[in-house]
Amino acid sequence: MSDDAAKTYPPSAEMAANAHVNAERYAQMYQASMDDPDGFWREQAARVDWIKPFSQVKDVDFTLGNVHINWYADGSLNVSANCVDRHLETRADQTAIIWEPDSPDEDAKHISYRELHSQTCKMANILRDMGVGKGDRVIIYMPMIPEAAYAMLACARIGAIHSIVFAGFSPDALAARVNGSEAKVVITADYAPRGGRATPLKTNADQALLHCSDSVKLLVVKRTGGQTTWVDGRDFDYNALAADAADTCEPEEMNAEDPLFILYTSGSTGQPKGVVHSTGGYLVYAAMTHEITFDYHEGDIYWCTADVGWVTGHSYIVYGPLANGATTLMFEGVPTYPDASRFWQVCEKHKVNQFYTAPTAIRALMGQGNDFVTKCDLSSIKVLGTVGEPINPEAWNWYNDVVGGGRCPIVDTWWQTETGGHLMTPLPGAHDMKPGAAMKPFFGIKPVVLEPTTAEELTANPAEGVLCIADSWPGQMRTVWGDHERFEKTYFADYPGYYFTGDGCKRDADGDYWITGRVDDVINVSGHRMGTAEVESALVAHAKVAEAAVVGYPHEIKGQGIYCYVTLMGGEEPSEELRLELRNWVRTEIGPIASPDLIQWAPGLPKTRSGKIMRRILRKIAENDYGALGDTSTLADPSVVDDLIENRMNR
Ligand code: 6R9
Repeated sequence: MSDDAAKTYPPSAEMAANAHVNAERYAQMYQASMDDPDGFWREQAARVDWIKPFSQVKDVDFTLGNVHINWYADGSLNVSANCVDRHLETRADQTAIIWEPDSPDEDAKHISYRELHSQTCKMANILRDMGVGKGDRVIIYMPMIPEAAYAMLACARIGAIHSIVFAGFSPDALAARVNGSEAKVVITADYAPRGGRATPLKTNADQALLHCSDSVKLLVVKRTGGQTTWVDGRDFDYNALAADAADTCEPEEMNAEDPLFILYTSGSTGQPKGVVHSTGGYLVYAAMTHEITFDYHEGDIYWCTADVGWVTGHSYIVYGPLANGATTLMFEGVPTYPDASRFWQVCEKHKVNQFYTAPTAIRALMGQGNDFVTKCDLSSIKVLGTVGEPINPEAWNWYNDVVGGGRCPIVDTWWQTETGGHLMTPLPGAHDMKPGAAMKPFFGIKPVVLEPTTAEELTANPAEGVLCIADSWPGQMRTVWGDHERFEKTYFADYPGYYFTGDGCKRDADGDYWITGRVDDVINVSGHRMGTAEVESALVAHAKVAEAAVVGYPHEIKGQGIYCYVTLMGGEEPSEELRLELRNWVRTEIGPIASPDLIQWAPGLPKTRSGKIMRRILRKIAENDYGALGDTSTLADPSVVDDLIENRMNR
C-alpha cells in the first residue's frame, strides 16, 4: 500500500454524534455479538415481523460432509409482507420507490408503499394464475423498472423462488439459468432502454426459450411498446392482465429456511453456480446492514446504482431498504448518458442522502473532469459507499474530495453474492477510513487471515494471506442450487472449519482489513465477477479455436480486463477479422460484460510436463511484468514463453 493509502480519515464529530453506531457502541455491540451470538441475533431478529416466532436461533456446522446452515429455523414469516404490508399502517403514502428512467426527458415516478402493495399483489395474482406456487422457480430478466421490484416481491409473496438474470446476459446464458433452475415462468419486458439504446429483451427471451422446455411461460411487461413477436398460449401480456388483476393477495406463510432466491454467480471452475439465500436470516441481515452501514434514518432518500441482476440490487435496492421502510431510488440508465453528470443530476433532483456505487463508475467519471460534478448541488449527500472491487486511492480521493466535498464518510463495503450482505466496512460514525480499506468486520463477523498453504491462522499484525470467516451469520448462503456437494467443496474444503471467501487480504499494523482481490481464477471486470473458465469454454466452443487460456490484467477503468491467449486449429490463420469474430462470439455466448479486451494468438501455451497450463506465467505476461516470470524450467517447452512475450498485447 502506498503512503497515501495509509492516511486515515476519522468520522466527523457530527457523524459520530448522530449516527446509529459510534465508536463506543460499535465496540460494545461487536463484543456482544462475539460473546453471545445467539443472544445478539435473537435480538436483531426483531427487525422483522414473524408469523410464528422461532425457538432456536442458530444451527450451524462448517464440517466438510456435514455442512448445514440454519437460522431461526422453526420460525415463519413472509418477506413481501415485511417489505410492504407492515408499513401500510404508518407510511402508506410515503414514497417507497423513486424510479428515474434512462432518459432525463421522461418523467420520474414516485411509488408509494400503498401503490407498491397493490402492484405487488397484482403481479402475485397473475403469477398464481399462471400456475406458479410455493417453491416454484421464476426467472426475472428485466430492465431496471419498478416492475422488476414488483416481480421480486410478488414471488416472495406467493413463496416462489426468483432467480434474476442480468438483462445484459445473452439468450444462451438465460437459457442455461432457466434450465438449471427448472423455472416455470420467465418475466421479461419488450425492451430494456439503457444509455439511449434499447436491448430487445423479449427477442432474447424468445431465443432462449427455444432451448427450454415447451411448458415454460413468458410474462411480458411493456416498457417501450416496441414491436415484438407473440407466441399465443406461451406469452402473457402483463399490462393487460394487471389492469384486471385483484390488488390484494394473501401472503404465503414461509419457513425461515425456505429459499427466497437463487442468484447465479461465477466461480473458478465450471458453469456459474446458483447461490441460494434463505427467507428469515437473509432479511434480518439485509435490513440490519442497510440501516447501519449507510446510517439510514427515517425520511432519508437512499440510492444504490447497482442493477437488480446483481446481489447488490437484491439486498440494497430492494430487500434491505424496503424492509426498513426506506425510500429507495431505482435508476434505469447509465452514469454517462446523456452525459457524465447524470448521476450527480439525479442526486440533486431527488435530494439523495446516501449514494452507493462501484469503483469502476467512479474511475470512469473521474476521467471526465470535475465540472460535471461541481455544477450540481450535492449538499444533500451524507454518506457515500462503494462496492464490487477494491477501490484505488486515486479514485477514493476523488470520490471523497470532489463528490463528497470532504464532508461525507465513504463506506467501502466488502461482501459477496454468497454473503447476502456486508461483511466488512467502516461505519460512518464509528470508524476511521483509509482509502481502499474495508477496515472492520460487521457485527457477528469473525474474519481470519490464514497462511495460504499451511492454513495456519495468522494472529499477529500485520498479516497477509487468504480471508476466511470463522462462524456463520444470518445472511450466509445456504447451498448451491441442486448441488450441495459443490457448495461444500467450494467453500469448506480448502480450509477446514472455515468459510473460504476466495479473496486475499491484508490486516495492517492497526488491525484494519484490506481486500487484495481474488486468489482463485475469478476476475473482477467493472465490479462484475467472471470465471476465466467460463470465457475459456466459450472460446473453445468456436470451431476455429483449439485451445484458450484466459487471465485478468490491470485495466484503468474496469479494474481488470479480460486477456485471452488463443491457439487456433491447425490450418487456421490469425487475422483481425477472426479476432473480431471471437470477440463477438464470446459476447453472444455469455454477454457483453464478458467481451475479451485483448486476444493474443498463441502458437502454444506454457504447460507443465503433466499438461497443466501455468497460469502464473500467463498472468505475468498479461500484466506486462514478464521480467518476473519465476521458474519456467518445469515447462514442457520453455520456448513458447519467448513467443508469448514477444507478441504480448498489453504494452
Ligand atoms: C457484492 C459483490 C464478490 C467479490 C469479492 C471481492 C470483490 C466486492 C469489494 C470487493 C474489495 C470491496 N469485492 N466488494 N473487493 N473491496 N469493497 O460485489 O458481490 O459480485 O459476488 O463479488 O467482489 O473479490 O469476493 P460479487
